[in-house]
Amino acid sequence: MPKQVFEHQSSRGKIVLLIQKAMKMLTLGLGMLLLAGVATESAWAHGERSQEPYLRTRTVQYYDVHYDKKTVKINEEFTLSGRFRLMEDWPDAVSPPETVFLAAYTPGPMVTRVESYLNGMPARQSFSKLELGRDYEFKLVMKGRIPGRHHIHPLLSIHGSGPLVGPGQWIEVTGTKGDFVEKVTTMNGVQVDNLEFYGTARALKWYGVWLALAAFWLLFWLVRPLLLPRWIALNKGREDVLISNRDVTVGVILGVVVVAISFGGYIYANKEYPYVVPLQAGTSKVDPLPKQQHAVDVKVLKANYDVPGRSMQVTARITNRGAESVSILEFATANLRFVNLQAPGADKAVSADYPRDLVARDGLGLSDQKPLMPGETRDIKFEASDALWEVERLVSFLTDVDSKFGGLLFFVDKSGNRLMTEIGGPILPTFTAL
Ligand SMILES: [Cu+2]
Repeated sequence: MPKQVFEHQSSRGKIVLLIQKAMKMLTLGLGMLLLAGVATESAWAHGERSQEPYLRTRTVQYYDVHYDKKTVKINEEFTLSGRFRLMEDWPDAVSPPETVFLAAYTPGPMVTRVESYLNGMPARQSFSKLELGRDYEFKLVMKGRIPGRHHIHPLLSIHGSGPLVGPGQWIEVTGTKGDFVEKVTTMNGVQVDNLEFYGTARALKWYGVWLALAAFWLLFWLVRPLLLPRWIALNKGREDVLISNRDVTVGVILGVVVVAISFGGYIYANKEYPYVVPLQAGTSKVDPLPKQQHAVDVKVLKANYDVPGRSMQVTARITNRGAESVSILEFATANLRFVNLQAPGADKAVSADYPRDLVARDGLGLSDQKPLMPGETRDIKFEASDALWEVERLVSFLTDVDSKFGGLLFFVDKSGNRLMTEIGGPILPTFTAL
């Protein structure tokens, strides 16, 4: 718009122009946000990267996580399974896993949980007292509910600490939302065609009854002279005119009706549904998986994070206590995986269904690739370098008051068996000059 014309506008016109300008900028801003979302798909994920690194590297380490499908139809089931290690070096600032609930982390109720298990035990309820330093195996059977592309993670909710999520995979749910059904047969053989809406009509009817009674009582008083006339009457000492005999009669009748409906409803519900199981509130106990054979000892001697190189460098004294030679296979932490590409079986270390955006492309660098012989102790330096540290916002451990890291170091022996050792310790940032 030419400047001259603008100056001739009335002040109202100016405001309209300003509003139009603001709207344009807002649209542009939204468009750019949308574009950014399209460019980096994980921008649509839901905040898993905002958790502090000490939570993600030193509490629950998920491994062997599998998603059996990436695309499901509405009502189709898929399975999410895997294991996790509760780290021995659990941070002081995080409540220990005293009460834990297993679920899936989804952006809203996009999928329905059909079954869930922890170490083979049904995980309908929370579990109490999981053990640090031990492993657990989970399985979640889910069902597509709302069409779309959803980022879905395994999740452990720990009382006092919050949700700790595993690796997230994009699951595409196809079909029409209206086709979703949740058929259930109750314990006494009643067939429920769709649990989604079961009992809602009746609940709404009850709302109607109570709302009608409440509205009647409110209107009954509202139609009469209200506050000021009553206040004046009170001031004049005429309390007797405030409540008439009719008011008392209506009040008593209403009271009787409310009590009758409540008790009547209770008796009716008890008669119609003689078997009612309340929501289960207690916790279950589950034993951890058997301890793995402890074949490799790892002592972290030095760990630092090279800020410009985006690289975690760890020097560790490794002792092979087993009967076979072992090689370092993988370093995993906070769902990120750094695989030693030269190790035997490295090509099969990461399954095809594991989210690729969590696997470091260049893998794990080692100072020394020579396998450790039985009984041998050697200092080995490994380097986990990738922009993933930044992308996954894991570098803020540099500013933590408790600058420690944790992770799992996997080894592979000559016969192809995988061995796992938890590692961790203090970590120092290095701001190497560029
Ligand atoms: Cu996510």
